[in-house]
Amino acid sequence: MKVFTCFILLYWAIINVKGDDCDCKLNVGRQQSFYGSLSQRLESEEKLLDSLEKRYKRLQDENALKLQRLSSSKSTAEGLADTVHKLSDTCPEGYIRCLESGECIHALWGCDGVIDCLDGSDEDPFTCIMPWQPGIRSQCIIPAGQTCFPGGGAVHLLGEVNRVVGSKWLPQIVRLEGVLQYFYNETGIQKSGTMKTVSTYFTASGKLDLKWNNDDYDFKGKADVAYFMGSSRSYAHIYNGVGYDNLCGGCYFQPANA
Ligand SMILES: [Ca+2]
Repeated sequence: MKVFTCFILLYWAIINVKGDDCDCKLNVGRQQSFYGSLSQRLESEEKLLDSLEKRYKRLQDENALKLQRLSSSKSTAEGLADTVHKLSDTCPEGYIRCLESGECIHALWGCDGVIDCLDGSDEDPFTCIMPWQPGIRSQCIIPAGQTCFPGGGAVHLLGEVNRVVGSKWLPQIVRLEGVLQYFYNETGIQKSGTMKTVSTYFTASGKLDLKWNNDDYDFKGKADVAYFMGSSRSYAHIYNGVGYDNLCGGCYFQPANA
């Protein structure tokens, strides 16, 4: 009887031990599946973050491109506005147009140190650049058909500014003194000479009144100096004689440092 009881107790003990083993394995399995799903979720979150980051970068690139386009459109619009202003310039003779506000003011009010344009452009340092200085040279060719010099052929002019005279009371105007050499061909003979030049330059409008003379010639000229001197050409109308009635020729000129 004692042996039988011991046998039953031993059997019960073995069953209990087996039961404990099964519970532990189940727990470990549950834990593994919990960490597995957590890792999957983390992975999917990571992928989501990656795709969001890519979208953000793409949007950032697209916006940078749009900004670049806007900026180029803005400069194009500014250039067009500038051209339209120049083309539709209906200011009376001797007046200049304010760049943005568009009203006309007298040319002498430009670059005189007092703001007259609503947009202040008449005193803008960019408007009031003084392009002339001693040593500045410019050249131009009056095309054939001119009546300023004998022969009617093309004439090569080469000018140089020797002196720039400013005035304390009229800072918007300067006097330019210099020399002008001319070369032309008359019935197969090369001829040349030198004239004295005195010009008045209106800083704000870029207008240039020219006077060239020597013992043989007496010319007057009116020129508009291009806004960006050196990058574009300016044009001078040349008149023979005392007044401005006898237009004898004209030429494009491009000032440059000597
Ligand atoms: Ca002014």
